[in-house]
Amino acid sequence: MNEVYLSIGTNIGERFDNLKQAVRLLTEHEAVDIKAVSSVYETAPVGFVDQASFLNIAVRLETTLNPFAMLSLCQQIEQELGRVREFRWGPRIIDLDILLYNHENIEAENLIVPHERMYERAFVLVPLVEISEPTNVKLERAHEVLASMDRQREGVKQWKQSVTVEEFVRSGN
Ligand code: A4P
Ligand code: MG
Repeated sequence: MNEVYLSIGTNIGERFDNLKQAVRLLTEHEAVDIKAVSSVYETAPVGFVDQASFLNIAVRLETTLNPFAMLSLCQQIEQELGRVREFRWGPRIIDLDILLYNHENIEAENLIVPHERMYERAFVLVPLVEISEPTNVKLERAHEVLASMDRQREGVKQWKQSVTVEEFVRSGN
């Protein structure tokens, strides 16, 4: 079984609902078993700063899918949620990124793991470290980098406390 960490973010529409739907679609896939969902964090936009704040979570899951099939599933879920609000052009309402796939290093044209920018970003590291299992060596660096970051200054605030996967998918807004 392969251990995968995902980062999921949204800053358009019903943000919490977008996260819930993404997690629900993951749980519905027969080859995916979600082990943990982090707290929800409200985070200041990084990169293009002139946009609404994000909600971000991290997810830990086990899967028999290979990394490329996992990427396809993430993109399928992005499309499915995008299609619900097809009238809306511009930025996507949901972004699913693969942070880690076991302890593998992947450098393909369409997939880079560990995610290229994960160690620079508090909005990725704070939820990731919250649900991390100590078994993955790639997480040691995440812990180290995060220890030297000021969460307040990085604009990462807990927005909703973590619950079980079932409660997360069912919970109200
Ligand atoms: N790709 C390569 N490696 C991966 C990977 N490990 N996981 C490729 C997923 N995809 C990967 O992604 C573009 C291409 O990356 C894909 O075709 C895939 O083959 P995308 O999601 O379509 O486009 P994007 O969103 O512009 O790129 P990316 O890399 O997801 O954007 P970023 O850099 O993650 O930035 N601020 C806050 N506070 N919270 C956020 O969540 N997110 C972004 C998105 C910017 N600022 C943010 C947040
Ligand atoms: Mg992405």
